[in-house]
Amino acid sequence: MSANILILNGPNLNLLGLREPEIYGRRTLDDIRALCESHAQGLGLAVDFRQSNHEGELIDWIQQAHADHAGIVLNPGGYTHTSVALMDALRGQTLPAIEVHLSNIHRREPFRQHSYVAQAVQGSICGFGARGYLLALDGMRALLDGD
Ligand code: CA2
Repeated sequence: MSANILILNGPNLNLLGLREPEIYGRRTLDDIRALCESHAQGLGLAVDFRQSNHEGELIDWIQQAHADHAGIVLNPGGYTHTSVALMDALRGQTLPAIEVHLSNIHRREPFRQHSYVAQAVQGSICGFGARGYLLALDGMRALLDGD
């Protein structure tokens, strides 16, 4: 059976493709879900792709992930820059985790240049648009292979 990767998307990512295409691209979150599913299949992985606007729901999903998942890929949205609680939830579990951002957060406003989540994950990818999710799945495959 394929290892199942939990892909979490935080607040406002459900609006992708509808506004600010110059920053986040024209793809909707459903488009990104389809890209992830297809790419994961080629890597021998399955994906469980979710979005929530609620910090507590994201934390619950992270806490429960060990039951059914082999790793976590997450774009925490704005919580990246504010949430000690998300960082703690990631630190409190043992699955490999990778942070993804569509935009290059280091080239944006100063408040976006710090990530709490970065301190609790194996690696971070930003600035490659939707392709970043696929790069994260490649990274997850390598981590699971001990590569
Ligand atoms: O670059 C990323 O992926 C972000 O995680 C996206 C977040 C932002 O707060 C982070 O700093 C970087 C924003 C999520 C999407 O927000 C939208 C707002 C309006 C229209 C479309 C998307």
